[in-house]
Amino acid sequence: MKRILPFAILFLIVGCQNANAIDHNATDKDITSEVTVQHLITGIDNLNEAQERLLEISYLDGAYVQTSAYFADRILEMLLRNSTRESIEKMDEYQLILHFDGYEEIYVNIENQNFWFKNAAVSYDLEGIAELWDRYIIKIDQNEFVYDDFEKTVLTEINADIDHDGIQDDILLYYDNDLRLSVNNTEVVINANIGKFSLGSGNEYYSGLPTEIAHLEYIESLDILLYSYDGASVHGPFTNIAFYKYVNGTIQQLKYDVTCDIETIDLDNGIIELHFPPTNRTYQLRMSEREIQESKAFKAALDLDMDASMKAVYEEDVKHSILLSREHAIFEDYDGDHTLELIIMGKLQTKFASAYIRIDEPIVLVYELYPDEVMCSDIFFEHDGPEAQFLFDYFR
Ligand SMILES: [Ca+2]
Ligand SMILES: [Ca+2]
Repeated sequence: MKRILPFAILFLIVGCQNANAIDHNATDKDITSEVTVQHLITGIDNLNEAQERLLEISYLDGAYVQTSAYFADRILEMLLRNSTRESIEKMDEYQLILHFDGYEEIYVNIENQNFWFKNAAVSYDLEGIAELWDRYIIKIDQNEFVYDDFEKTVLTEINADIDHDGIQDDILLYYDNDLRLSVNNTEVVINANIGKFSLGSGNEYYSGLPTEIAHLEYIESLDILLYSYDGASVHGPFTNIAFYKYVNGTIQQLKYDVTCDIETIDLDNGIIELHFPPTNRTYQLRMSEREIQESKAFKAALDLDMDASMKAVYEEDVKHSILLSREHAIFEDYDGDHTLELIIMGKLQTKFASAYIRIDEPIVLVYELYPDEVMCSDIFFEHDGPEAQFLFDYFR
């Protein structure tokens, strides 16, 4: 393309000169401004407009090779995903040149995992490119080479008619640097850029390959795809799950998250009132005498240091500082109605280190599974009595 461009510009100049031949008042300036229109788009902020543009790639200074639309989408997606993180790596050596039609060339160093526009002063991280590029697949289309796809490591393959149109659907859970779920010709990212040997982030650690700890199941009675993965965190092992449906040719994720906020804190009576949207349930958590005394002392010390407006902000922060983590998930018919419920055991904790209350409570959430939603029907704490105990016993 490097060689073609000068010809394109030359043609444009020639074209302008011919058109202007009749207009004897034409100046060099007019010609220059015509050429300026051909300026290539550059800059990270303009990259998302590159969608549906043709992409050609030169690898190790070889000739430019066209890419399939899917290949171009995946490369663009990776560039955009990383485009806010400036890289500290150098901008001299590169292995790839990406050329989106109409755009300035983009150089990629696969080893250092960074990219930059030609003539730009800044480079950006391109985490995951080494693993993804390792998997490129070239095919020959009408005697031309085309970068077509990336090699998939298939974790689960299911063939079933999950949208009831009478045609079998091809369902794949696969890994190719991302963990992805595809149904027929559409796909979603379940977990981006997870790397070969790790999955997750923050204080979650995973001991296995994604291929060993991620699973996909088809719950036929509900036409739901259940994705799960097992990992470990600083608090111990956990299971994370997600639900997907395939409707009208698109993959939709069913929301089942429950969040928790503190409604009121009554230190005199030792009661913290919790609210669980979107279930709209409230729950009163009783503090021990020792917790009450400690919280009162902590709060008294803080009150001395804060004026009224600081106090208001602080109180608001404390109320939103609850973290609900899910550690284990099982399916059980816990109410004996002959349908399975999803039962999740987790922890409710204060994540705001300077909050004057401490919450660290095991919790069980019960979800009813419906074809179009996964709805939280019950919430239990460990000290809720025999009914809660038998739920916690599932996880022992
Ligand atoms: Ca089907
Ligand atoms: Ca049941």
